Amino acid sequence: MPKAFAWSKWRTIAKLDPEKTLENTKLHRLVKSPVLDAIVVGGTQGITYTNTSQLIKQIKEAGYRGPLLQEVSSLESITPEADYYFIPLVLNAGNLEWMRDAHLRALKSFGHLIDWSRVAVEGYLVFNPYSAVAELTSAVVPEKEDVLAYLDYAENILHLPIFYIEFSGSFADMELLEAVGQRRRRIHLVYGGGVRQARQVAQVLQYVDTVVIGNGLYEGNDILKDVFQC
Ligand code: 1GP
Repeated sequence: MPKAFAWSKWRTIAKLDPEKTLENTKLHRLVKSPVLDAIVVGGTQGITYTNTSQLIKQIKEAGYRGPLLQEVSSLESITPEADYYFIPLVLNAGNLEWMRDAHLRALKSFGHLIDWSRVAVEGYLVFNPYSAVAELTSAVVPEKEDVLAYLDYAENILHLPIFYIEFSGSFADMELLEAVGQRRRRIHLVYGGGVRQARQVAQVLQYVDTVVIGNGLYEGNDILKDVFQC
């Protein structure tokens, strides 16, 4: 595990879903991208140990040598094969399962085995009420005036390293990103949701530190050329 866990330097991350199939030809192109800083494996529905390890194997076999992470969404799907782990806390979940209880169960079983130098915790704020993650976590979509309070809560009360603005399946409101970008002091800002074009990447990166691209990778090849330059 020689690669340093330099997540704060990453600008562009691809998020691959173990439940979906990414053709090998596409994956072979993606792993050669000059702008790809890391690959995260994770999703919301149908994530198992088997499909997660299979996807990690497929990525490695495609020749990927960069940072490979698992974003853990269930205890049963945790594999030892990733380099690093992102652990989400869903700040606006409708119940404590996604903010505390699932984490406590995991810590009770595996806490003594965790190498915390390979783990980063993300404070998620879910915006798209129609997304799978909103449904699963019964997320209460924040009003505009609540967003900065959530940011302060993540940064100054919980002291989380990462604030993840999750628009999954829809594209963000730039005014909102700008307001978050202006208010934060140290916390690292990650944005994900609806990015398909380089133009959108540039727009979002005016205000946040890292952009995550997921679903677009499963929809045709234009994104590889335009966003990933490969
Ligand atoms: C999902 O934020 C990521 O967790 C990316 O969203 O799938 O809409 O690109 P998209």
